[in-house]
Amino acid sequence: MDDTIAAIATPFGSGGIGVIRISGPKAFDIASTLFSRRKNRSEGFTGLESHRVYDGYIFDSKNRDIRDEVLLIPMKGPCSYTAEDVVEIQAHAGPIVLRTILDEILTQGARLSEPGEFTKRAFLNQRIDLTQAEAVADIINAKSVSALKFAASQNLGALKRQIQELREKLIQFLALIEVNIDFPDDVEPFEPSQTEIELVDDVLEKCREFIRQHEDACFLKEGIRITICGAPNVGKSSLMNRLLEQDRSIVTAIPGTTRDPIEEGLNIEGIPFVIIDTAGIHQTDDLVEIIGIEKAKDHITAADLVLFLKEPGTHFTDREFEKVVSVENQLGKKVIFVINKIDLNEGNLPELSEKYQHIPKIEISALLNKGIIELKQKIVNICIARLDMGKSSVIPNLRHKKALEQAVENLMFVKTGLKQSQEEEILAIDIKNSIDSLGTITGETASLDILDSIFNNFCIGK
Ligand SMILES: Nc1nc2c(ncn2[C@@H]2O[C@H](COP(=O)(O)OP(=O)(O)OP(=O)(O)O)[C@@H](O)[C@H]2O)c(=O)[nH]1
Ligand SMILES: [Mg+2]
Repeated sequence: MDDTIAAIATPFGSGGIGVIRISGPKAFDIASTLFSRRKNRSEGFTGLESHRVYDGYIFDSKNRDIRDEVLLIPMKGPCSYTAEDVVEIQAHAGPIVLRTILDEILTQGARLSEPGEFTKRAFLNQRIDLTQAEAVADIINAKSVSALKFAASQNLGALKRQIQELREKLIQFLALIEVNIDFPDDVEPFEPSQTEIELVDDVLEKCREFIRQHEDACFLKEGIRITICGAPNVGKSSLMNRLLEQDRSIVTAIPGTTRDPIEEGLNIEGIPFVIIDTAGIHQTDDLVEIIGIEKAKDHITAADLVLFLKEPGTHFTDREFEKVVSVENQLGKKVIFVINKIDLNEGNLPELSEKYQHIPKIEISALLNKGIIELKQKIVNICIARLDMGKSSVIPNLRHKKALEQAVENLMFVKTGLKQSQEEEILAIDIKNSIDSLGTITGETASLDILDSIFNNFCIGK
């Protein structure tokens, strides 16, 4: 980290402003050499003060030609993004002008940064922990307001603080045991009391709660998958188009129109959804349809929410119920019965038997756009009910979840050890392993491989 890195921090292409970032010990010197506040000056500019905005010009490295009129912001470390000396140059955003300025900076001795290297430096300089670094990527990739809300709170250190609290509890416990191991003659022999058992139980419960939060809410990042299914011609594609408010799926009066599943993203009230229109399920000899139906079944299995369509004049069959109930029984899955085409035959709607009254039902007309707002509201209510958004401010990601599972496993050893009056040395190892598992989340004990896999997913310049 003793070299100086530079990169264009804004997306490729033309725009109002493009930002070039320099970070490292030579950042100020390089900027001073290339920057001047006067159009005709060619000796550079000394005396850059931290956290001020300078207007001026970037010259080529021979200080002859002006490359662009810019704003230059020097930030002395540690009060900067990377905690090193950083200079940000706001130039006009065009591929050539930004590339030319960057080339001049590289000529002066900076190195082109790797993806995520600025954030990696912020982490290695301990300005942020690993959960905050990951949150930076989550903010950039947020697909909805709610995903952004969680990412922003994680970026402020919400998850870091909670994990550190758990680690500290275990570290204090470990210290207590290690005193006994190191100075057996000076202290009373360690006798596990209810307090220690409760401490382990407490940490265990918190880890399990985080795992549950991941399972309940990870869909906020990827989008909640809604599969529309039902018999041919019930209006699945019409409903898909109504939900999306665009003609995405082909609609015809011919049964068997949709073959391949059609996927599209949709945002309802800030929550991201992925809607999948599928082939109508029925008995057929048509090979293409058979494949489409198999794919439809896969999408029902993979969905978080299933919209099961029926039309007036038909009845729910036992097999349909069995299928729906088996979908409902799968963890976290939900089904809504949607009766479409109510404009056709209002008096003769399929009825749910007593046994299935708990499954939500809604009547709509995709053709006349009736009941669509109510259906969207039902979808949102069902998904929000799964996730008490007010309760938690963080959603652990898959990497965190795996580390938490590891911590739970180690803590279970500790718990059993305490109950069976296990030797202190063994207890200490299990506690240490639990502490390390939690440490991989915040980065205290994360391996180089983990760091690489996290930062390689960033863009260059972040
Ligand atoms: N009257 C009426 N007709 C509808 C309604 N919704 C869809 N339709 C008509 O029903 C026919 C089939 O609609 P689609 O949306 O293609 O039905 P689908 O379920 O996707 O059909 P497949 O892809 O063949 O399985 C079309 O002629 C639509 O115009 C509705 O609410 N009322
Ligand atoms: Mg269709």
